[in-house]
Amino acid sequence: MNATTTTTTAPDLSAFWMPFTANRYFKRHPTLVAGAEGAYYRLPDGRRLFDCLSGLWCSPLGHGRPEIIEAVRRQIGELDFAPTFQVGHPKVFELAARVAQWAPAGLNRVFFSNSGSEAVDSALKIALAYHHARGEASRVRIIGRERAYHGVGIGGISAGGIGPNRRVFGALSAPFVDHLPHTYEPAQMRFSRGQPTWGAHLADTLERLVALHDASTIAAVIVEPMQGSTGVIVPPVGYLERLREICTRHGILLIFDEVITGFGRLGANFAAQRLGVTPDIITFAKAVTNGVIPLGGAIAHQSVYDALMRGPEQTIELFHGYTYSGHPVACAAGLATLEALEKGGLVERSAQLSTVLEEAVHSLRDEPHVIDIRNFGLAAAVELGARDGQPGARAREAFERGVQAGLLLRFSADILAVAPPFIATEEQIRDMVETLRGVLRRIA
Ligand code: PXG
Repeated sequence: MNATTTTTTAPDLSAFWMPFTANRYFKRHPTLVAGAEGAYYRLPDGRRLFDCLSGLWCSPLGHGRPEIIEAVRRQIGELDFAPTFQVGHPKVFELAARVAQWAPAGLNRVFFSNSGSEAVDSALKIALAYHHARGEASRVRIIGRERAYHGVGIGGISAGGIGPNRRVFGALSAPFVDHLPHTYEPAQMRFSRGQPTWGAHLADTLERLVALHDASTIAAVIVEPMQGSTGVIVPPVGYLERLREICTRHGILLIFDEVITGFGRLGANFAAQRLGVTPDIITFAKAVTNGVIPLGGAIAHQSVYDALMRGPEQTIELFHGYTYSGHPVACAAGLATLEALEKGGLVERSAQLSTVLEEAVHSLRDEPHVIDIRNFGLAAAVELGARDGQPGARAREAFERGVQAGLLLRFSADILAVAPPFIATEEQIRDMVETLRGVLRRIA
């Protein structure tokens, strides 16, 4: 059998247990991609699909970037693996410094993980360790938010607020958590462009949680500055500022989970800079390597790090880490990615494209089934009314018709999310929306 026949033979789909997927349905109606280049995936039959969500929010530079491929190739030849427990290698220090340069002033100590979920668990553990080191070991409670997605580790599902992600695993989840209300109130903000003007007061619920539990039991508040996974819920004007102020007043650490918003998605390095609100810890993953090699991490304010640097110099200060924390190949991919984002002025480009996306996507307002449209930075969601008794079915049909029409869309419940690559052209973004318009007109 030659190489061509091998790649065109349909694989046996039974062994792979797919994540967050209706496995039985998928295996009867599979969508397989065979390649990717630039802003497009390629199907086995050669047709192209526009990559509407930059992979899973992780490939802002598009696919097949030669400088990342080359950096990875070179790194594997030079140093394919090195531990970072009690040993170092140059690229991990270089990447940490580079990430710190991207972050707001003061956030300059970078802990590496391999995913967003691990980044979140790392940030939560750093928060607990910080209070413990300062003699406030009673601060163990984490405040998350309804509808939040912080990955699938035990810390992330505990702080997270998406029912099905936590319900079944209740016995495992951390007991010391509580949740802020989410900020989505359609009657007040349907079809808002960018940040809704209503809702800053929802941050005051944090004061009530402090009154209920006492600040001395609360370690950290963790929020996605823009809730991505649940369907692009945009922070109301003034909301995060108020959370910041309440956290500071009560000695609570504020963590921004920037796994989606980090590295330019909102038209600034991080959401923190876009919104002018500086948290104590930022988590990141995804775009830092353009999705090519898994890598994530937590960026702590220097004061958080310094609080933990205590005791005799030979003491391990934080009992936490992963075999692959700062994997050299991932770090090489990260350095090449950040270099390409910087050189290409792509954060600014993301900001420019966001106005094109906003204009285009809101033109879908009067199309069939559309009940809301939300946008922030280079991200948007089109929410469809659910079919009676069949939640999710309408968005699934849109997804399937999208594939036929040349779009790889992302759907979750009845929400379609788009977050195109920063290298997309204005025309490609307008075409994506026009193709989506056609899809909306065809679905039942
Ligand atoms: N935090 C946030 C804010 C995320 O969005 C994670 C943590 C977890 O990252 P890992 O690398 O462990 O998956 C995420 C992941 C979607 C979608 O369709 C979003 C994510 C993952 C997959 C799909 O919106 N976010």
